[in-house]
Amino acid sequence: MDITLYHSPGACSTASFISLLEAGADFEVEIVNLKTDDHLSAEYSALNPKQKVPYLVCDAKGLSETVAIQYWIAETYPEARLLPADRWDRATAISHMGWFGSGIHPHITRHFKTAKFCGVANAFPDIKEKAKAMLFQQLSIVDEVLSDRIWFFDHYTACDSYFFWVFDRALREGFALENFKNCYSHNDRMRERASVQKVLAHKAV
Ligand SMILES: N[C@@H](CCC(=O)N[C@@H](CS)C(=O)NCC(=O)O)C(=O)O
Repeated sequence: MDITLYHSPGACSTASFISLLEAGADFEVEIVNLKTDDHLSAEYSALNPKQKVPYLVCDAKGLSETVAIQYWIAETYPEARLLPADRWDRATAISHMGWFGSGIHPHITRHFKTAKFCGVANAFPDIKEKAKAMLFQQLSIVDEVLSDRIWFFDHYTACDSYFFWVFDRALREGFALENFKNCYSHNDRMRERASVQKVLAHKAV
């Protein structure tokens, strides 16, 4: 298999990068630097018209959306057990990842890219405050899910890769998240993993 992950350091493609390493996949990383608008280039837009990362190409076929990429990695490398074996738990893992992608990540985006969502500058503080309140409400639920647990399931899964990025991005946004103690502990445990250390050390070109 010829696999390439299109990734921007610090972006949500971090979660796919971590899972590919956890799976022991042989893959290339192509940097699409969002800070220099590489994702808007004609070349990248032709590849992925959504103009987003992550994007995964395997043997000339392309896949977008973190949930689908995580699912594909888990199915392609079953020995890595990146999804739980039990059918209900497997569906719950997809539910968690759908939640991270559509129920949590967008609040962070609205907070740091407010001008993309609203043209009325004096409304920005209100939008940011509401985005923060919605983010905190969702994180309190994750904190409950993670109580007395090391990982989201009884072993490491793709949910852990994905939530690492979500919580870490919220930390980098400068939110005071110390009340989410279980999320914090999860972040600490994730930082001990070789996969996470390798991704965090991977520099933009
Ligand atoms: N629904 C997509 C969201 C992907 C996404 O929003 N990626 C961001 C980086 S975290 C991006 O590429 N943003 C480019 C932009 O629109 O500025 C997924 O879950 O993969």
